[in-house]
Amino acid sequence: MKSLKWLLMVGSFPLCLGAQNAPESVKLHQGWEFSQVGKGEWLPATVPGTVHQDLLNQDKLLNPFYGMNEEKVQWVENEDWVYRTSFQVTEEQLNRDEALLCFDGLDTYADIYLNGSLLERTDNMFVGYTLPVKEVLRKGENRLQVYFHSPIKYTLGQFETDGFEYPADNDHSKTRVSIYSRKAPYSYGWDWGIRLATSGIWRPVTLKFFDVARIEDYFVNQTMVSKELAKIDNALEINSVSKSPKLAEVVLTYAYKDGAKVAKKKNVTLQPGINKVNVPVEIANPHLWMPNGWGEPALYDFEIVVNVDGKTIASEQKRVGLRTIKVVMEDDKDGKSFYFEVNGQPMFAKGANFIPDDALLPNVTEERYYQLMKDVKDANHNMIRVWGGGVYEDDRFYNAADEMGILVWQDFIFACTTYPSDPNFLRRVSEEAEYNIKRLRSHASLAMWCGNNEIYEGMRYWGWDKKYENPVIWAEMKEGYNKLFHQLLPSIVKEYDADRFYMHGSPYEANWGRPHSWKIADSHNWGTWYGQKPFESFDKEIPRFMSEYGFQAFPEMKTISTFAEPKDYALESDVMNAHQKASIGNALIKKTMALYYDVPEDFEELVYKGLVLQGFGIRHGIEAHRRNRPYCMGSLYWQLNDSWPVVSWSSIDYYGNWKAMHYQGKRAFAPILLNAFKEGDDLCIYTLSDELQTMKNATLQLKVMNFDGKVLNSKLVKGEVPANASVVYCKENYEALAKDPRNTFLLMTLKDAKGKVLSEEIYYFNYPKDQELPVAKVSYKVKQMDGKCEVTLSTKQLARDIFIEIPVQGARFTDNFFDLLPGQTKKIVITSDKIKKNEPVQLKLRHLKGIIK
Ligand code: NHV
Repeated sequence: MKSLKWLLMVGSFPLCLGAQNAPESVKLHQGWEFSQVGKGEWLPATVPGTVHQDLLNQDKLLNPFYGMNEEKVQWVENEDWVYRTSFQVTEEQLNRDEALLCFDGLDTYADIYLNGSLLERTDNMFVGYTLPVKEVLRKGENRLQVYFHSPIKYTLGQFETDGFEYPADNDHSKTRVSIYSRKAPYSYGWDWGIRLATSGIWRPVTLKFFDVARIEDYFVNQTMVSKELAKIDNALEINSVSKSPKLAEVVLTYAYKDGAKVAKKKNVTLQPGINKVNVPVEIANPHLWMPNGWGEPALYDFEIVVNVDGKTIASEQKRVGLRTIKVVMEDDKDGKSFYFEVNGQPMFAKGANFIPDDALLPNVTEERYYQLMKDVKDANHNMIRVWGGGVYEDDRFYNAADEMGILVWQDFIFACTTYPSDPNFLRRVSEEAEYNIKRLRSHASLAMWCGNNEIYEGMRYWGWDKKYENPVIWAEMKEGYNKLFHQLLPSIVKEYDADRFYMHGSPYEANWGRPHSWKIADSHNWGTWYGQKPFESFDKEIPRFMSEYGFQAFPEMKTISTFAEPKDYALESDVMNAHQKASIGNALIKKTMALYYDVPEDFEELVYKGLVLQGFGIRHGIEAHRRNRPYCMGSLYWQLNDSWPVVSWSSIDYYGNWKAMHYQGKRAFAPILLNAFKEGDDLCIYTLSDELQTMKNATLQLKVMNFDGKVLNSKLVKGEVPANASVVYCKENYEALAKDPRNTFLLMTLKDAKGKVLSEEIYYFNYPKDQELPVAKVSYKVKQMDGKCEVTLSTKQLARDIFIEIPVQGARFTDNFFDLLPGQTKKIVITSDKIKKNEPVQLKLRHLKGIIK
């Protein structure tokens, strides 16, 4: 039935058949070899890939992640490398109207040779290259070679003639050349990152053949979206290689899920060269794309087909989410607002800062992208910031964000240093901005563009001005900032993505040391790290939108054991220090821990408590930000993930293990959250709701209990939970509740009219170090099956921060790092393909007061 309708709608094509054929795409990922220039030895290579990974595969490089190997692998960056392959081309292929060799990404200074012809010299990792090769291809064997210049040596001349050094504090070399290259900044080192300045064909290579024309660009431009109507202008650039005008039929079809396909046709005459064709459509009562937590991120399937003489010569598909996203940045009585409005509703942004997921980026598989985005979704995030020290991410990253309802804050790739602004540099930036805007602008998830990370802040407050005694240099840097972030980038955004918000940099105004900046747009609060302040400072330092704040923790022991041996298990061992890149680090973790917990001597216990501490601290921040809405409208912590096994601010480690912080973030970002906060003599109990419906006839139960489970005081409070707001639900006299703060806690349970639990939270009157926590005897049972393991725990006394540890990387837990209430039984399901029924996994369980036996 459906196919019949489809036929009727699309109509039938005239039966005259031309010489043209469907486009053909051949991936050139086979038969590659690589060689170190000067060595003459050719070894098998993987494309897409990196030279580091190829060397590793050939046992020619020590594992850079292990021990102190990082320094031993640095030689690679100073060498030139050549990649080569050969492939066959048929007579038919040669007879096509055009052939293109497409490199989606080359890292970075590559000379591309095909059959002896120098096709291109590349200079930007962030752009793809499309090279016409019809005249160069031969029937039979074709030889392709890509010569990579050392990114370090290639830029030395610039370094030597500049006459000064750029700040580039994160560049872990004495010769800081990173800023000269349009290459991922983090690959030169960062304060959580190993230095692996890679070279290689890092994204796919494709040979494409077509007749007449191809679709050079397809932009799904949503010009108007409401509940009633969506207007979409499908803007195409069709490049015709025909010497004469050609009649063509452009057909747009779209469908929602398995629903009927709707088609719209347009007849056009393609002139030689670029043809701009628009196929506008209107969709009545569209299914709207909703952010995570607000409903389904509905996606339509759009397809454009170009027919010439009844044959399809080009086509392209896109998944389209219909929605409006507006950034409201306006002067108001407090300063300058900063919030996202999605489909007309203000959205409190919840999420984290994303860094590249691997030091060797091509190793990030589709599965890893989707798993990470699922981790984001499962933890109640609705936004992710692609931070400016990494890369413009892979298409698969944005596809996953589209599918899971995660808004993407996209930085242009500049971070934490000034940059050159000479004409050649500006030309490269201009090319990369156009390329990436066009690549990404149809994604529903793409919420905004931001010029850079922390350059303005650095220029104002990090003392760079004093570094440059020569006023001419400093003036040039300031002017360079204007050129890049106030002129070039916004003008390119305006040209290619006019409806999307652009901001010059993050933070917009200034940094955490200057209280006035909390009032203006987005802020980064590094008080709890570089400022060495306690987590309670989050309660006072409330910005309009918090786009960075963080605290470090070690990854758990099973991850540490991938790079260290038991002899290295000490806070300041050489190996541990090689995996701690922050200027202040391990000592600060201990210092802050002492404010809240007893600081253990034992390394493993310290690792565990450090994880607990990080989760506790960041959760404190999230709650402060949410409590203060609508003044504050977002909370993106630093940082989501790791690019190698390391001590860092991440909530998920390199192997995909959730740290305590990821669980705490999930709890603190819950759609409805109870949050108790002491204000004066009162304990104010807030409801923090991101739901779009007000919950009427709610009931809050308050119970003061001791650690053995005895209820000392109990009360029911009726009320309602207003939609998309944070309000005080009720206030209680603090002293009346906290009569015995060392031995009791408050259990708060919020239920809807039907008795369903909306939120259940514990409020502790004291920090653990000032509690008389029992050495709770937790009993547990384990049931193991193929692919999963169930652990059922119960306790008679309160057990805080229970951690179930298993030596299986990347296993998923329904919950972990949780408190078990006196009398409570809880079943945890651990899933992993690596768990087998007959191979008992070694479980290790602990809580704050010791190991669970
Ligand atoms: O240091 C952790 C993270 C970085 O990895 C990343 O670049 O943008 N961090 C810290 C800061 N910003 C970021 C803020 N750093 C300072 C602010 C003020 C004075 C000194 C450092 C991220």
